[in-house]
Amino acid sequence: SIPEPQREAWKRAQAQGFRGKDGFEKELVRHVETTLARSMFNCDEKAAYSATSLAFRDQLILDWNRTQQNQTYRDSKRVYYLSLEFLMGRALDNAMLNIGQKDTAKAGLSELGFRIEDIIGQENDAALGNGGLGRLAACFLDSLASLDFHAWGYGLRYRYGIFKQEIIDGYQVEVPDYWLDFNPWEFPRHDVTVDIQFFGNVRKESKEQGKEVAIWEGGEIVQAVAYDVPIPGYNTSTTNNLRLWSSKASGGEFDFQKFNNGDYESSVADQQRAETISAVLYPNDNLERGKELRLKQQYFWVAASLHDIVRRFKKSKRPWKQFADQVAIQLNDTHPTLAIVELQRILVDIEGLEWEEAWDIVTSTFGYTNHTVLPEALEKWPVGLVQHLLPRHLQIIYDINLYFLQQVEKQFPNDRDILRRVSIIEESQPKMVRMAYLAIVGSHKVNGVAELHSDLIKTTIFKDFVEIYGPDKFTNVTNGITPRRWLHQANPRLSELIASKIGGNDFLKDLTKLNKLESLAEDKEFRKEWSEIKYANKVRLAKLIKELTGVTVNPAALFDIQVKRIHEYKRQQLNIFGVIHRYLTLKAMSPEERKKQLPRVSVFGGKAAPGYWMAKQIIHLINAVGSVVNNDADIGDLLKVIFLPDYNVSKAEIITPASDISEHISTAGTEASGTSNMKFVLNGGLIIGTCDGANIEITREIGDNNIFLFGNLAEDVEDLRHAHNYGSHTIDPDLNKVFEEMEKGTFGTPHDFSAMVAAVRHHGDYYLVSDDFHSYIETHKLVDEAYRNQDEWVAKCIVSVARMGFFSSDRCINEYAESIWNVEPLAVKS
Ligand code: RUG
Repeated sequence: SIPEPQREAWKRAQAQGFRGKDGFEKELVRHVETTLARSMFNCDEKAAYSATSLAFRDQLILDWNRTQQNQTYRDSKRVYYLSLEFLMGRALDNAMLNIGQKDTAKAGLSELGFRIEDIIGQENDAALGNGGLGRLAACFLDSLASLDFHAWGYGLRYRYGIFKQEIIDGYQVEVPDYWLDFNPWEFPRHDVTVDIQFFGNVRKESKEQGKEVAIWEGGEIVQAVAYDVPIPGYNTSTTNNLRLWSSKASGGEFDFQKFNNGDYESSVADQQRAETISAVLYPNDNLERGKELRLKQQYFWVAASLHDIVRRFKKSKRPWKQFADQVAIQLNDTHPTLAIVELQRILVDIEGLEWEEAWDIVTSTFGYTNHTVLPEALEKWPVGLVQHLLPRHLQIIYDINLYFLQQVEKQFPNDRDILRRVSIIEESQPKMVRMAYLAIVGSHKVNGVAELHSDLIKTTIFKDFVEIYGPDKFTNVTNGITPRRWLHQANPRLSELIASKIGGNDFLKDLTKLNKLESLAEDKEFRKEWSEIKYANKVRLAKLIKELTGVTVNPAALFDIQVKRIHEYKRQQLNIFGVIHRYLTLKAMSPEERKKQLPRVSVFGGKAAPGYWMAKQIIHLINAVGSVVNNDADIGDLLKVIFLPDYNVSKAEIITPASDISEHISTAGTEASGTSNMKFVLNGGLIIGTCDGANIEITREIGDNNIFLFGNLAEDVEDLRHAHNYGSHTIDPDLNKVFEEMEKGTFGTPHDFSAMVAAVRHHGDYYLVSDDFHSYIETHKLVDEAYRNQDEWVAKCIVSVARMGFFSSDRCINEYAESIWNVEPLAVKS
């Protein structure tokens, strides 16, 4: 209801984005000279990065405003993606490409005296995640915006992201990642705050008609402040929002009374305690440690997000029964499960709905994605801790459980044990709240992230729930990756070559169009261009390796890469034992024989959780082997072993396009999906892998002659483990030789590695390293052999890329939209 003349004035003065190179330069210089208060004479690369980002941010924010207005006006159903992790990486390059203005920026920067690569390189990674789970969330945001879905992400604005990893004397050392010194990509919304309550008591109050309501009172309040990050879609003006919450003491500043009385330290203590909530990302991947602060983070974030979502819904003045028609909330893992309880609390305690009516709304609203079957990663919280921190929520959890168990009892009157098995409360000492069970009971759909994984959850950890709810509640959405970042941005030359051959870059929005490449696999000229690009990418990685480790590697060697979090189930130990075996084999050869061998560079990268001792030992072994092998004159270029420190998203963008072969070798049945496997294949590298996670579907898509599979199958794992513990356990003879060499001290003090050896020899070899060793080594021989025939190898790579269309995160989002969220895309009207 703004009067027409005012409306006109606003329109006349409307902000405009820049147009063309000259427009970009003008904006850049304006930001250098005014926003940053610098000039041509003191504009270093950091300042040029800042000004470039600000120019692009302005551009994004215009689209962001238009998108938000449009979505509010249309009032259609929105998707809310709740994730404790968003591993975004750098934003500038992505923004330039998604807006389609990278060439403009390149030309403009060049005229002003800068190389665009140097400017892009100034940005800190937004590393608010541990690994696959957080990166998946980031890919999903890109797809949601690119496909024009009305969607918001909600997360925490950690002051410290995942730690930076340094390698000192071969050991991992963690350094804090303070990434916020200058972050042009966020908008603080000091006017969007929510008070979040912790602790306190619950009292019941009688209301009219004998109705009782619960009043949660007392305790302490912490304030959540919103920070908005614009998420640009590719080649669309849809720009969605990622809202990250930051914690602050309620009432704002420190206690002045205490300060005036000279009690300086405690005057700021409350403030610091409140700010601690969003201070650090927990650095564990596939491991839950059950710390109180983590639970506080979870509640703080879900309570703020739900408050926001409910407020937005209430603005539409619709009746509550339409809530789930307007709102779909996806729980990325169990971390946001308290959202289920919080929504029930809001509806019953605050909005006065009846329990059943509220519960119907809740269960129609939520979907839950499970990402693991590993027992150590399944979240459980001590009942006592929940009682203390969130007394009203514990009551609600008990009520949810009661109604659920009553239903189960009716369904299975003769099965007493099932109640114990499926209860949300585990009757252990101490009693625990099983978050995955709560998530299942409170959602209308549960999905796994690859076919094998989705099957496994139905037959193992959630078997009883399939009996109770029937199989339809459980579904699969195989993970995917965004081709914009993981092909177009990371491998611009390959993206360009593909576009030139298949008639433009539509494939970036419909990845199945890559299938047009298949017919080119036999085209000699095309294969040559393809190989040249791979070589150039290997040169780029070789340069990074030199910079970070000082080791020179030969780009003509076969690059064999395993980059991911370090975890026993991912089996970097199998890889390094294989490398030692290769080294011993080379050492045993005559110089003439050696000359015939194919040179290899084995590259490792990844962080170990700071408290995961065995993972740290694995890093140490890799480095110890590297320092022996890389300095052995007999070996020269034939084998190099590299540990690249501080693996992160921006390094992945350099590493992924440079692989010849990459390793995805988890014990069958342990890796839910894996997504780097998809990235490597999409970039024209082949993979060696076990029949695990998405490797299986990759094989199905690209063909089993284009992948090197080895090892035992998931269905045999239990029997093998049982045999290790209760039968005789013989260790593979070649692996024994590797162990003997380690025990001789060839790679440093044997004691350092004795636990790693003992895990295989004496402690049941839980991850089946010995069982799979022989087939692993044999399969690597096949890799070597295949690589010698470059024509065939390159043809395999081309065919594989051509068949990777299925693994776009756009396909995932369309599946979620159709089978879980019931939403349709709606483009922004200009
Ligand atoms: O370990 C899984 C990966 O297999 C998967 O690809 C990724 C995304 O779905 O999630 C990873 N994950 C699982 N990260 N944390 C967990 C523990 O819940």
